[in-house]
Amino acid sequence: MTQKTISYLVSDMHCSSCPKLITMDLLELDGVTDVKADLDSHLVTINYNSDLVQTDLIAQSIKDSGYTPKDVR
Ligand SMILES: [Cu+2]
Repeated sequence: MTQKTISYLVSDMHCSSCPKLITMDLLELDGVTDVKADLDSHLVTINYNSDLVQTDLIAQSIKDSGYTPKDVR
């Protein structure tokens, strides 16, 4: 099991429901173990098991929730 962390900048989170929705949807993905979505910084940080899920699926989940994830380096 390989635990990894990735962060996305999600500028279009605009109210307190947005981080909740993104978090709920991400946690439904197999392999996503923890999500921190912060409205003020617009950062969404995801802990995941890279044996079970890849970042393209994680980014797609945020898009499917209706938002735009940008890579943070
Ligand atoms: Cu909102």
